[in-house]
Amino acid sequence: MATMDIQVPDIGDFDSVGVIELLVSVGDTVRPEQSLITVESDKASMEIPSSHGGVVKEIKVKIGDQVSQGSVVVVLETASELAQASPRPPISMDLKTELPPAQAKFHGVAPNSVAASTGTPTTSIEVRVPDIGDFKDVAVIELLVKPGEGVRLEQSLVTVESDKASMEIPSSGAGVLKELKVKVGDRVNIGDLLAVLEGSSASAPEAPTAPAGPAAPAPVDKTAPASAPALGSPAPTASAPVPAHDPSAPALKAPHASPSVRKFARELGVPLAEVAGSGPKGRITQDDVQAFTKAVMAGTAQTRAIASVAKPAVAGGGDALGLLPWPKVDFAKFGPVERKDLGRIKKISGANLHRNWVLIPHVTNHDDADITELEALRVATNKENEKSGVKVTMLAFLIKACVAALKKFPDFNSSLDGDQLVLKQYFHIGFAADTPNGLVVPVIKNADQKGVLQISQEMGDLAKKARDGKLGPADMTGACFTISSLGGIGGRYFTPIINAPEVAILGVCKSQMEPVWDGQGFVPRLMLPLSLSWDHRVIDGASAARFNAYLGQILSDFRRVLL
Ligand code: CAO
Repeated sequence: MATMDIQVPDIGDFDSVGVIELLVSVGDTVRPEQSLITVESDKASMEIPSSHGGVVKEIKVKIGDQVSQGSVVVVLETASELAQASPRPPISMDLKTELPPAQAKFHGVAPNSVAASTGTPTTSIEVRVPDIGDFKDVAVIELLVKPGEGVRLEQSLVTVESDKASMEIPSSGAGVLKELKVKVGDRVNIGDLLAVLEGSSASAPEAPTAPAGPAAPAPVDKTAPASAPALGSPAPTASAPVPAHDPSAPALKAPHASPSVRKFARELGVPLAEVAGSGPKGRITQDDVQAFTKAVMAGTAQTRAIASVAKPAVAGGGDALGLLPWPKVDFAKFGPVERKDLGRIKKISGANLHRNWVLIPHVTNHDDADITELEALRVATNKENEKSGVKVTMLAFLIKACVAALKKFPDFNSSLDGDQLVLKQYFHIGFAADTPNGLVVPVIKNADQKGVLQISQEMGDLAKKARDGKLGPADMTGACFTISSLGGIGGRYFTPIINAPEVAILGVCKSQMEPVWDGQGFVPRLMLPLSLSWDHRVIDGASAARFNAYLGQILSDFRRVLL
């Protein structure tokens, strides 16, 4: 085991640059060429790579330090078999502002860096649209670089979009962008001239129409899952998914982030332009991208693309969905009216319900459960417990029955997280409660560990707190599945809206005596109408029918809960 100082390599004319980001921690194993820190001058940011592989023993710099060529960045612990040298690690960099070529003096950078003015003669490089498969006349929807900016080999120049995919067209050369030959709205085909770069002759591409290979674009099939292969075009070499762009989104100022953060954001499909940077001078860090992703997943933030579809029709006019604007009517013309502000709960629950209704592909299965025996048990239980003051309603039995069904069909006890399904091993059941101020959903935690009497007691307490407006956030969070019971009110069936990020909800209406055929004759049975709404991205119709049938079996013979 040996230690080795990893130093800042030759970074050209930049004497003293500030450290703005540490990309590794003590104890991390790093590969040769892995970026260790990001540094920033007033003109560019760049990542300093490790010349060797090993385990980080010590970090010798901190954010805010100034470093120059030769400064020790980290001390690596290298076993002889672990130490792998990289003769000339590449420095990836991100030019911040419009730089005349003469100012971009990064000497000794690897070929994938911006072409620098190093005294070598400059040459004009024409960048053309490479082979983009069967796509003809694709529209340019976004310009990703501006004249005067430094462009790396393979850096995306423009985004184009067909009716099936959007893709970024990378540069087949490196240099400073002299002229963009296309504008938003233009239609392009293979071989069309996209841009002219001014670069050193060393960085000039061999052929103007780069076919497949490093400069092939990375298309994204808007109709397929992110992991699906790209649509019939040449195999893309860049595997990072490129988010589909919202052509109607206004152009934004280029976000300030290091190349690795940009790559990270691209991989997650995060629109960097919408992320607020917490780093020096508003720089977007990896933590910012992660926090943004978490907030979107938790529903506390929205990307502009989601917001455009989730906007309430009454406020947004429905134009985002291509619908007619919301009708504006002067109701007073037809008779007297009174105006009332929506209450706080109505506003919050309304926005949530609307988002869930628009974003979740709902399907509802209706069924009936024979609860004749269960109702007799409920009545007997209430009689026996008259003095306890705890009244057992059908809802408490339904909660227990749903837990049994969730255990048998775990997909119903899950949430979608990107391309993953989070399967919960706990059973917290929400129940919709009607209050004078609106609908709230208190949660019975760990319902699998509680008996029907305890659930009834807790439900009573929570329903009272709800009516008194005293529910706290802890009372209303963490549910895996929700039941909405209108049994005490009436009705037959309805379509409950899924309470995201849950994937299913059970609606229950009023039970009533019905004639049921038992094979020989009609017999009176107490039938409970069930309406199960489920998210078709996670659950399919067959499982939903099985879930309802199993629930019906349990409710008709509650001893099955014990099985
Ligand atoms: N069939 C027939 N009767 C039923 C029944 C059913 N499925 N469910 C309950 N009942 C009866 C109860 O037994 C009770 O009868 P008694 O007064 O004779 O004892 C009566 O209806 C009232 O029950 P309840 O509503 O007080 O109690 P609950 O446990 O069924 O429900 C609560 C509690 C808080 C969920 C309920 O009061 C409530 O708010 N329901 C509305 C939920 C709602 O708004 N859902 C819609 C959401 S989408 O907008």
